[in-house]
Amino acid sequence: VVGGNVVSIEAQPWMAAIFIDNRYQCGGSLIAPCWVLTATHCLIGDDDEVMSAQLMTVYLGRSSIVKNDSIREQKFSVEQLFVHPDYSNNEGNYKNDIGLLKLRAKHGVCALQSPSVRTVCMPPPHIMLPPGAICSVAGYGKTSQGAWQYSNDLRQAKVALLSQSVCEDREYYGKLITKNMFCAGSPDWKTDSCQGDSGGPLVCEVGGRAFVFGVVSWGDGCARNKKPGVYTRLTNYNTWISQKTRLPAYTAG
Ligand code: 4AZ
Repeated sequence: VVGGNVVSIEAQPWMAAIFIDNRYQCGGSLIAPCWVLTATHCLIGDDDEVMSAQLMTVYLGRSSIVKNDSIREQKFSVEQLFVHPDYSNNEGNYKNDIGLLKLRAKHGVCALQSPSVRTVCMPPPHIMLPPGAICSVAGYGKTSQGAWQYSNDLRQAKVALLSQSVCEDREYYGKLITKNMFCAGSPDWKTDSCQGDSGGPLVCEVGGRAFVFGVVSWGDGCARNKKPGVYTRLTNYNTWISQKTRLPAYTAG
């Protein structure tokens, strides 16, 4: 995350850190005790094959991806992984960049609610917040486009939603933007998601509750003028998510 500030996990207790082969790979969001939402591009290897669930570890409750926190963290292996059947990455964008991890339960339970671990709400289908709405993006990724390493510490920044027509402008991303994506950035282009934040949440508060509206997906660099972050538009995927998870399509809590 570029701009914004370091926060402790209690500020984003749904934040998941996904490790593959013991290396940090991507962010995610806890949407139900056994389910983490992420980006499909996080789950596909250089050979275009879906990575093996056996290689994955998901941590909840981590303020840092380099410091273990035996008091607050909860560690899970992955029982099953779902990539979107219409995912593609061959046009300079990621289409249908949404994926799900089913955590392996221990003694019949997955995530246990605590101040550092809790689920985030899913928004109802097809609702849209107006352009200009202020949301927050969180992750352990780079703090500038040219950084050599990830932040390691969890950071969050405020970003404003952009209208589809602005983001489809030729000076922005033109035809790379589909109806299943939206853009968010700050008016001064000082905050953004960045490399290493992929899969993580863009959260907007509605009625005093946190809803995950977007999954960090792609962008042209980080915090560049007229090159906002691009997010998978979650409200277009309620059916797919509920089919995979068999959760109700919409839960207010
Ligand atoms: C990346 O490389 C990436 N500024 C993620 C988000 C953005 C750009 C790149 C958005 O994972």
